[in-house]
Amino acid sequence: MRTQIAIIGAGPSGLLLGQLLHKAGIDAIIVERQSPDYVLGRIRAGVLEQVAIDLLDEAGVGQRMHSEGLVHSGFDMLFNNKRHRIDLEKLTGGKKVMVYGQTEVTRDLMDARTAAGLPTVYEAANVQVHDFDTKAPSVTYEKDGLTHTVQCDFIAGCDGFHGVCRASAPRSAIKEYEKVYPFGWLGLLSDTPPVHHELIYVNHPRGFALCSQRSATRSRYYLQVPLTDKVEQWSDDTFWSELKLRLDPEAAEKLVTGPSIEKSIAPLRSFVTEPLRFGRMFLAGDAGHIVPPTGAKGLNLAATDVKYLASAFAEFYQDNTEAGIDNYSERCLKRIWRAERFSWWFTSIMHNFDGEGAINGKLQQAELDYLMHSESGLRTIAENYVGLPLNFGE
Ligand code: RFL
Ligand code: PHB
Repeated sequence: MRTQIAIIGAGPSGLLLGQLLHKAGIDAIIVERQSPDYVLGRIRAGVLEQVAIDLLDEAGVGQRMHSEGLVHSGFDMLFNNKRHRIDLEKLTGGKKVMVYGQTEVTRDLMDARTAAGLPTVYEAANVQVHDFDTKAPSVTYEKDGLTHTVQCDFIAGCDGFHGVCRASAPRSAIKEYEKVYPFGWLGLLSDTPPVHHELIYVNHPRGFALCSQRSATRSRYYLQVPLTDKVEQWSDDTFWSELKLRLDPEAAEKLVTGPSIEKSIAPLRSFVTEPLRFGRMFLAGDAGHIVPPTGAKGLNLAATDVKYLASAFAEFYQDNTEAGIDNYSERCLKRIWRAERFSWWFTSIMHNFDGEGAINGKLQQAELDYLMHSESGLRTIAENYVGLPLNFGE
């Protein structure tokens, strides 16, 4: 098989890249190791920034998002038993975010790909990338007992944190920056009405909590838990009781509980790979960086990486220039580090860091109290949360 771009991974990065390339008239094949149902079964992100919304529109898959997504113009921060609203719209001159699940984004992209008859190989085993330091890279994989080879011009590594692309980059050419947090998030999805019409981020002495949602009838809640906890230890009842303990009395009273549809624990990590380009192989999305989910930035960053990569390929094929390709890593990393900083900071002030002594909690309360009473403090939170403009700092 021969294509222009071999994309590894059919998560949101790979699928969105495929769609943008298709719009630009560039051929691509996606090779994914899981089945479509497995990919759709991963419950992850919920909040889209305007930049990601615009990109999904540009890719021609924004229709359902606009009809079913929930536009939010603010969110609450709860600490010291009191809720404070961050008025995103007012603080940013009119910007908002969209609550629309990653599962739905993925489904819309998959449907568009199928409708356009674009090739995706699911359940590809032993995917390997070759010769990306030459002008003739290739990808091999096993399926139905046969080894297949895809010859291509470029490889796009959209294969997430545990993928094969970053792992195949020469160790001498790569630098990795990593911080692993001493706790995880236990998430629960339920068909119950959300406790509040906007999200509530909670700093509580028992640990962080987040009240999020997918629709007027579907809620997504998270609890900070020790890394050693197993999901089996958490019955639905235990989850709901613990969540109530971390909420203010009004929210605790209003909370509607019900059976979970999904429950899982995710570790929290800040991670960046430099560079994001190795010859003719490029990393995009979680393959190149991870943010802790507190700032809701992971999927949004993946979308901007992919935008930059799609434009770089379009320039290469249409304008015969390698400038975009040469600039890809540096351009992405600027934006990535800004989002890393915000996600790390938001995580640091909202979680319980037991090991750091009682003074840490007191300092957090003082910082939060300061921010809530400072126009510039509130603005800083708001402008980062809605996402910095694509040309920020240029
Ligand atoms: P993905 O989604 O991990 O997809 C990678 C795909 O590559 C496949 N793959 C391979 N395929 C072939 N060969 C191999 N060797 C392969 N190895 C892996 C995998 O099967 C998979 O299908 O990465 P991608 O596409 O870069 O997308 C990134 C996002 O998934 C991620 O950043 C977000 O989910 C992060 N995130 C959030 N981001 C937001 O913008 N807003 C949020 O509100 C938000 N909330 C979250 C989150 C992530 C969370 N978890 C579980 C860490 C909440 C949580 C709890
Ligand atoms: C979610 O709805 O899954 C979600 C929302 C906001 C975050 C993280 C996750 O910061």
